Amino acid sequence: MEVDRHKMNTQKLIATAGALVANDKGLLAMDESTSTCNKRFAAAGIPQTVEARRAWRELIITTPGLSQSISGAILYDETIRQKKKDGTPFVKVLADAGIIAGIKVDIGAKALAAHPGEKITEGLDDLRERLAEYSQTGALFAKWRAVITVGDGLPSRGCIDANAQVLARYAALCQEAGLVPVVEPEVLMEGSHPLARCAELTEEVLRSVFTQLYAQRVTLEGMILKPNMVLPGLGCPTQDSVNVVADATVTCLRRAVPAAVPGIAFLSGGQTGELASARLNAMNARFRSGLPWAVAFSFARAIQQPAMEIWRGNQADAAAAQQAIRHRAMCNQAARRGEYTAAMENPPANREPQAKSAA
Ligand code: 5MM
Repeated sequence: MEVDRHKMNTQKLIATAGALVANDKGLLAMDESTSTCNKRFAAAGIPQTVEARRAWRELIITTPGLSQSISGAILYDETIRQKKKDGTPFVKVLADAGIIAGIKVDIGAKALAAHPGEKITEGLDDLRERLAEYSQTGALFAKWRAVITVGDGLPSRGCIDANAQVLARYAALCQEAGLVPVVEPEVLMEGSHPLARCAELTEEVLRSVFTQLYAQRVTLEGMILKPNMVLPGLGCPTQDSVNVVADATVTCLRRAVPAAVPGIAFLSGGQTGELASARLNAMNARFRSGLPWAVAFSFARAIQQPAMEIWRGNQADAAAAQQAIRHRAMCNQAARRGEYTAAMENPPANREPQAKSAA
């Protein structure tokens, strides 16, 4: 009986993970915590209220045609409980559109004791109970982000391993609850380090993460990895080409990510929408046929930002903002196929970039 239940749960996890990266689609991260969302709203001149956050999230999930290129949406605790103005729960809106609901379950990165300048992500304490509730609400996957800072003498071994272990414990709890864990170790872009340093650190971090996932008996076939791309620091004088970034990122992932993992869905980390699409495209155009995992996207800013700047809280601009969301989502789907081009960013008037219909 117990064996059967375990087998069924594993099959469900594998099916969900597969669905999240099927048909060249990707994830839309809309799981900004209240403080992060308010920060983005303040920069765009939008009031920082519960109603504005609700309206923005309603605008996103009701984007016409979103499910053609988006497989799953990552929500935040506030958002998963919210409803459309007409009373329809967001989770139902997503389900009706064929988009899988996910939930961010970490409670944020806090100072790591005895490690000045470094952080540990928290939220394990009552996680089993929270996962059960989110699962009841309709979530099929979850997300947890660990943050690795690059600097003089940073990151430390202690910070890398502590975050890797917490990610693995989170992932095991998710799988126990029937939710696919999206495992997000992010090496930050802030700093003046060269691309080679990011490559070395990203590989080290991923090796530690997969060592811990193995130790915690996480089923690799039932998870998604959400890493950073291998990039030079924002302050580095050498900003490498799209192809150099694609080569370095794929080299790093090949070395550190087991073939059993079904999908890698990148975070955008503050890259512009265009650059994130171009880099994702180069990885798929150059390597897709030889890679064991799907190379996909799980962007927040690189999908939402242009639309937020159009909307700025004005309902009159909602349709144009939705078109911008749909545009970025379709560009990223094209990038998964290695078919994205810069020309898609400036299509002739009244014509959207062409994406092949998803089966
Ligand atoms: C790295 O951030 C994640 C991906 O977003 P970008 O594509 O913009 O980099 C994102 O899911 C992030 O974890 C959420 O926005 C939540 O962030 P906070 O800091 O509010 O927990």
